[in-house]
Amino acid sequence: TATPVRRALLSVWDKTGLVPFAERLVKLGVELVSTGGTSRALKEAGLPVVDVADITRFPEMLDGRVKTLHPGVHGGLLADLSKPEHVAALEEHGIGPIGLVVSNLYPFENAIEAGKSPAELVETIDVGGPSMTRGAAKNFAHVALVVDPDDYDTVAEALEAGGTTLALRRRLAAKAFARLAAYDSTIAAWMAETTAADEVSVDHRVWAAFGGKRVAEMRYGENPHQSAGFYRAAGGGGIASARIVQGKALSYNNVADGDAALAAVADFGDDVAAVVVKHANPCGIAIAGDLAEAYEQARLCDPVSAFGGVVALSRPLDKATAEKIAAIFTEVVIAPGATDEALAVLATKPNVRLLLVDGLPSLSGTMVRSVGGGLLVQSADDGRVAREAMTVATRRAPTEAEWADLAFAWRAVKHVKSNAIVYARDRRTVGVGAGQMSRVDSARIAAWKAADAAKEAGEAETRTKGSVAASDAFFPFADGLETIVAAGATAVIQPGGSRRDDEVIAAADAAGIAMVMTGMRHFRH
Ligand code: 93A
Repeated sequence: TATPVRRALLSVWDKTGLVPFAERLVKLGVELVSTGGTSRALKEAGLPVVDVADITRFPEMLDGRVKTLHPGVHGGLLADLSKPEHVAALEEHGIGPIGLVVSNLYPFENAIEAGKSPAELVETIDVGGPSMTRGAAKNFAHVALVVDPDDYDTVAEALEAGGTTLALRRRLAAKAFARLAAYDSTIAAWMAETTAADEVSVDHRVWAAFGGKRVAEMRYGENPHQSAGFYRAAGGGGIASARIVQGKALSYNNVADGDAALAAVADFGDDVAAVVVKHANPCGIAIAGDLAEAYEQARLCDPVSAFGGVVALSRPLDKATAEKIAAIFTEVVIAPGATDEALAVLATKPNVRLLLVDGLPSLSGTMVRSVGGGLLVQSADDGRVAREAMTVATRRAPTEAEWADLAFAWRAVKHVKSNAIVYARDRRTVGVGAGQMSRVDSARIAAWKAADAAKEAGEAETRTKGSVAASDAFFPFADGLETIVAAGATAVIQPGGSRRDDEVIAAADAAGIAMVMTGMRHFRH
């Protein structure tokens, strides 16, 4: 159902588009109520306006600091018109309901950019505007609210068609709250910046930037001379919502690595999977028939690196897996639950940090990373390519067994820092090459680590022989692929799209291997 408007309150700093919008309101018979400058602009355009002072029966005072802050205004904004008591209270006090608020705030952000003095900045902190905006947004069940001139058309069209819908008012309210949060964040950040560093806590700064809630104290950051904290963002989920069951205090690096491990295992959530992470990179990923076996295979990929690692599991921790984990030095274990027996096993290793999550996190969401003086924001890499959408580029197509390992390796390589090369066999990684500036180096390092691990385990052959390999991005030259061939892989999966794809395909054909192009890149920096 559509809700028409009889009375609108307009109080805007930015008067862009104000008059044409107000004209459309007047045509619909809407009564306009307005503050000083806004009221003047409307009157100059020849529109009938009631001054807010006539409603409050109070003059604007204190240099305009108090204009709309009055029950005559806020009563009209906040009344829940579905409640007879509220309607009666308005009548008793002679307050008329306000069905539409048009508001935008004193330009604090612009004043900062313009380098205004502290005194001028303080005067630019809007109080009445946010109060009206907040009131109208809270009462979206009855009140429509426009904080952005870009929305004037939408709202005018809705009113011309009979009124605003609840869905539209709710969307406008969500936008208004986001606007208020951003406005206050700017003020909070300015206040934090202009207060002596030793008087401003990390909490202050995070509240200023994100409105985060502190999850855990941290003794230090990535290094002992850096201060740090762990915060849960609005919305939560993921590692920030994990329950800390036991163990030493979480360190900054534990959380960063735990996040990488949990995200990787979540990608394999349809299977029984285990991931071991060191320094933000998986040093082993495996899926298997049971959890203890998956963990064992993940660990065996690179047992040297797995020492002191962070383990994430796609299924609740059971006793057998807990026993295997407890047998070696492990920093953190993360799982979607744990059996009582498993808890008892880990309790014998009180230093091991155990984090339990309510189910595996979603692969999608927003990722934020700080850069000097700013933020980089992107949607999470939840991209997946179905086998039907992949193309076989070589003369030889993968066998079914190779396809299964290629799909596994492709999913795994996404969780390795670029340049990333992953060798896999029997649904487990056998060599991981991470974070090199050259793709050939990643291919070499992964093969070399696989050879070392095989030697260490007393195996006769290197583990990359008969494996498949995944590359997170295309091969710019044939040399990366040739390294993989030399390591003994029989099939490769990669995005394709290089100018030299022809050379890379020719090298694959010459070696008789199968190569699949996914058309999707998985950089991770
Ligand atoms: O100084 S205020 O915080 N006190 C108020 O009561 C108040 N009411 C509205 N600023 C207040 N406003 C702001 O005035 C609005 O948010 C808007 O930005 C501006 C519009 O003033 P004018 O209509 O005089 O140009």
